[in-house]
Amino acid sequence: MGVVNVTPDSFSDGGQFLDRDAAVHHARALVEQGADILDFGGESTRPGAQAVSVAEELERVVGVIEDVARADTGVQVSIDTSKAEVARAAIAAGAKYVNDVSALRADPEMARVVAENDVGCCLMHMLGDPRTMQADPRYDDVVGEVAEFLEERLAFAIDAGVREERVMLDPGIGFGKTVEHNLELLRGLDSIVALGRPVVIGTSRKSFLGQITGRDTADRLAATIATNVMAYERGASVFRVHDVAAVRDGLLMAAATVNDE
Ligand code: HH2
Repeated sequence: MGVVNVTPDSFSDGGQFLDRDAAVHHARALVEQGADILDFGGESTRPGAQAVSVAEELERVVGVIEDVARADTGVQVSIDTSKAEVARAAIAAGAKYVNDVSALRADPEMARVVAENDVGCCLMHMLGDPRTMQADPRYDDVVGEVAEFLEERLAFAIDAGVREERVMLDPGIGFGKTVEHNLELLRGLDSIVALGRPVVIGTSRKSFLGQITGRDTADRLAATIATNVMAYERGASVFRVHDVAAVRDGLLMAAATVNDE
């Protein structure tokens, strides 16, 4: 899953793809690099990010999704949003997945939009909200609590009419977690995989990689590959990354090694 942030303020590439043509160009490049899914976002969820209005988010992403869907590249489009109105417009423009970092909690209409359109959705764990989540996150048992949360959100989605086979789960690396929480989640990923749905993992360029390696966001590719390979080995199946080509190579090698066929 390649990331296309149509924002001025995303933590690693803010402002690079805010322009419609730049975003479409980047999307095409990620397809050429081997992305199967492109995840378009019009609102940063980095720690401390300010909320964006529905109108602004629509303005940023819908045209880009229309252009990419029209280009018929064979890639699946995902919309990274917690707003039902944005999801609805993105689906009308060609999106087949809704990636909701609030796991259907932020907007009461979101579950209905996903169910009625029978699109895929990713339910992610987050403690608190982006403005406050990194203040002082605490868990007794981070892996157990995240797994329990995702199980509850999966049941909620199914109850709202979303087909179970449409749902992917994500432990939300960096969303209300310390470095140690993120490492524990990667270590214990099999507990999330055991919930029976495909697991999405998003470590790409994130700050815990910088805290361990001492590197800036632009220099975290090696750490990104390492964590994605680890996640693959523990059963994750969707890898949300900014640098598709390099991570894909890492995953191909991991798959060739792990799957002795
Ligand atoms: N991480 C980010 C955004 N959306 N969605 C899922 N499912 N999992 C993630 O780990 C995840 C996500 C943050 O990364 P990015 O989009 O690059 O940054 P920003 O939120 O600043 O735009």
